[in-house]
Amino acid sequence: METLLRLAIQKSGRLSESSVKLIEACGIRFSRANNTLRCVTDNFPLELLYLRDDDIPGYVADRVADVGIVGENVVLEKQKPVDPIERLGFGKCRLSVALPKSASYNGVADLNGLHIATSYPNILSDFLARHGVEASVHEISGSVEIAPSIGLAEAICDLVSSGSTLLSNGLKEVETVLRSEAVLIAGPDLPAEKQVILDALRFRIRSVLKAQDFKYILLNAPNDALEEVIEILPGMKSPTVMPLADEGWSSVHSVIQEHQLWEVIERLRAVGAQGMLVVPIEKMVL
Ligand code: PRT
Ligand code: ZN
Repeated sequence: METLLRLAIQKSGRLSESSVKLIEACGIRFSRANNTLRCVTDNFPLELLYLRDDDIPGYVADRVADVGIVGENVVLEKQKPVDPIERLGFGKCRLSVALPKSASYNGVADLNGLHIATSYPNILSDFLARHGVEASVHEISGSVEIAPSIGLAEAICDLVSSGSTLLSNGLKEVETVLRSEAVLIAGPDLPAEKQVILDALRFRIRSVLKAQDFKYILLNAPNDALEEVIEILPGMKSPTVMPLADEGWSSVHSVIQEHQLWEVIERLRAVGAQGMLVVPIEKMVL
């Protein structure tokens, strides 16, 4: 029987869609028949398991799955023997302490003596201990944000992304305990034949993630501005330059980082570049 790498992903929730998209962007095809909990991919030796995110670190540690995609927040909270081996760039959020808007706050020492409600007791207790704060941690499993208004706790520690949940519950963020994103985790001692598959998968994941940071740029430049244009374009190597049918003009192609895009475009325009096209890159293999 063919060896398959078992990858656990979230069944339904905030990480599900991005996890599936990442696997598809790696060129791996699969179709999940109506909500089954496992499915085998067509063109890569991978089997997908659909699980609750909280269960993923445990299943990977117990070798029910070989690897998993889950938030760092869950990995740290569960304290299972798994290794985060790739940061995936989605599911970004922070775990923060929040207080009622009216509470005064001058620093972490003000948390002393408070009751803090959270679904992340391990991460929070560790944070409090590191800061020498003595507070009592109340573990609750959901709707943490309503704890202060129902008198269950004076503070909360919960995940925040836009901040609108805190705002609409009359709370303010006062400390960031952890910054988190989705990660690929692997269990201990993967058998060699699975390791080979994992290496191939990681190579594809990195090519996809890398490509997301870059754009391909094409432009036309008068030949007397070529030197300046080439200087401006950071590129991975030197840009490709091709003569245009129009005499005195060249076409220049290069790769630039997304965060430099507009600054570079403005400088190129200033030296006479025209007809610029910026296109996404699907995969980048270095
Ligand atoms: O059913 P299952 O157990 O699998 O899912 P779940 O309900 O436990 O998790 P889910 O799908 O809500 O979140 C999965 C993962 O997404 C989390 O473990 C984080 O790693 C990541 N993530 C990113 C978030 C958020 N952003 C987020 N904003 N997880 C939860 N939230 C919640 C937060 O708890 C709060 O209730 O969204 C609310 C705050 O959002 P804002 O935008 O109002 O600040
Ligand atoms: Zn969960």
